[in-house]
Amino acid sequence: MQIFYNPDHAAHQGKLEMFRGRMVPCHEVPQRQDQVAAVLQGRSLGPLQTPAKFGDAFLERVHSPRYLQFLQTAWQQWVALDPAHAALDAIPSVWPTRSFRSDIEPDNFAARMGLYSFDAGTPLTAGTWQAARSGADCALSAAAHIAQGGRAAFALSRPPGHHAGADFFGGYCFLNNAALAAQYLRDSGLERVAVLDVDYHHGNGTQAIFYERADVFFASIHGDPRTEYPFYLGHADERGQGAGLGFNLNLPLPRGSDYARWSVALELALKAISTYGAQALVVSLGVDTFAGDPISGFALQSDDYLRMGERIAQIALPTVLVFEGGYAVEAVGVNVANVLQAFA
Ligand code: Q9C
Ligand code: ZN
Repeated sequence: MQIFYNPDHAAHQGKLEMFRGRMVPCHEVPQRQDQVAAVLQGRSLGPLQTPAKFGDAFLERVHSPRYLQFLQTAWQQWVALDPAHAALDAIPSVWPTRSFRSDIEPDNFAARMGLYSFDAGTPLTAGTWQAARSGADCALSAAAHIAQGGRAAFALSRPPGHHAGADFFGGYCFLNNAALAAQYLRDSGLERVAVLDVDYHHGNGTQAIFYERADVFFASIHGDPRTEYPFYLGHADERGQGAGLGFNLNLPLPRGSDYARWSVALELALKAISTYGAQALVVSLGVDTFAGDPISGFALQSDDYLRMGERIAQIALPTVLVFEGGYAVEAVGVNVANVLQAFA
């Protein structure tokens, strides 16, 4: 197993996120990656490697140029409004919902923040671009290893990615690392790539990026969006559109689901991926399905991640695994390491 870690992840350190009418400390903290790195170092799965640098053209295969331009310059724009902003995070507070236009990029900074986002839980900080950009390099390095004939690679990075769309951030995500990896594999000549998203939350960004395409199959197991974030996508009747019809599989489960129930959905997802004839797999590896996760509602135990890794390995596809959610900081390392160790 090749492991690429994000050396710049701690540059992104949000202060507060909106929760039930107050600002609360961010759940998506640097200790998450540090904890995973610490446990991995004790498990002899291979060294933690520095990612290679990839050009912006790889990002533009997934994200729109105007979104990338905005993300890269947003912090400077925020501080230019008022030097006192340097001590604060930038958080969106106004959005273009139905009947508003999104084709015109407003001059106002707050309006641009809203144009390119979908929630108030994802602070943009001084180091967000640096961290997200190096995270993309991790995902692309992992994909390059697979494209060169490798069996498995893990991108250990934060901020996570699967909620980010072609031109929006949210759900703690800015650049869609799993989508970048899948697109890289396509561009390296593989004709059919599958993404399996096992994070507790539906991967709305990844689904949206590939929704009208037949060359990337997206399967997701997640909390039912009727009650769980991100609420507005992830239902079972979303099966793809146009050329993509039949290449999207959502398997929502009720709050409280344990591994016995979760693994039934995993069987369905793996069967669909095999039937599709995928030549490579990208796993959005969130471990916020853990019973002790502070913001999620499934009931997986640490040992269940061993079974998860073993079962995913059995479909015998070259696989890129990308770290996504998982907010029980003291358990996140063991849970991720269990998946990887059983996979390897
Ligand atoms: N601030 C991932 O696991 N929670 N993202 C919103 C209101 C957002 C989770 C609560 C959860 C996003 C990658
Ligand atoms: Zn999640």
